[in-house]
Amino acid sequence: MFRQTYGQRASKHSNPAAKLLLDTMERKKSNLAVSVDVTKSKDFLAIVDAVGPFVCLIKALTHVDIIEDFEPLLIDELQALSSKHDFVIFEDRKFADIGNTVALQYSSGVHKIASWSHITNAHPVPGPSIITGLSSVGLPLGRGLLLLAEMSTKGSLATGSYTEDAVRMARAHRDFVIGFIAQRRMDGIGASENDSTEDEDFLVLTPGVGLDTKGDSMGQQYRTPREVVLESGCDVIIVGRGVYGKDYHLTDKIAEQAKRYREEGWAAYLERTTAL
Ligand code: 5BU
Repeated sequence: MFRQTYGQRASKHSNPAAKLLLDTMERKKSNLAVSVDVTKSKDFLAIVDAVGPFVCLIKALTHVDIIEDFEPLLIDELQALSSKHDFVIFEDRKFADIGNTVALQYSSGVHKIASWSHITNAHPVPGPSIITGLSSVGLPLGRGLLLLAEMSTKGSLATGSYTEDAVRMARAHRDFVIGFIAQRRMDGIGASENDSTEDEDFLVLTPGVGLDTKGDSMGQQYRTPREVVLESGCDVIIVGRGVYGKDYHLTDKIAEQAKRYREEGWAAYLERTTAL
């Protein structure tokens, strides 16, 4: 799958959210996702509108509990921008509880995430029951789930056998689990001799991407789009502060940065799919 185009891969996926994301990437020639971690709805919408033309996906309202002035109308506005700019919505909720609780968190409450977010994610730490809980809500709606198999932070515990077990859990639920938040390609990881993995195609969405710095003061570590897409075989680069920095209000500058990351990410993908 490493060398196949996003479009070729889209046609082989049965999960509607995976298909939508891969088709969007092909159509918009973008493997850039922007993560919009700001606290005011107004800033959030302005950034989404500015980067919308350049992204395949918005990681948003990432994380919905960050927004101070949340009102359900914000979801309608996000959906309107998703239609205007043609991007997929991923709520980075990082569910991590028992199946019954996550099903309620996913379907209900103020945010009703399953009703508007094409993709969401979960920590594998509770075991397969977290997938059962979330898929009872998300699968009938055509949603997709990513498992957090690895993290970008210094000292992350999601390594080794934990990561392998996460991939095994995904392999057993391929109708709903479409891939991972991880730092490298995961196809075949943790597979036994009896597993048939040749047609396996997990999407890998990767945070911890930056062109100008190597990290922040709180443990975040950045790699370049080239390292992530070409060398590690990931599919989507997730960029937050590298795109909007501290200048939430300078939408021209934000759009320029989004364009820059999109070009870098796409060039790495083209090199990957055309290399002999
Ligand atoms: P940044 O501003 O590009 O550092 O933001 C990265 C985003 O990705 C932010 O929303 C994090 O919560 C998210 N993230 C991450 O950085 N690393 C991880 O391993 C995971 C999520 Br999982």
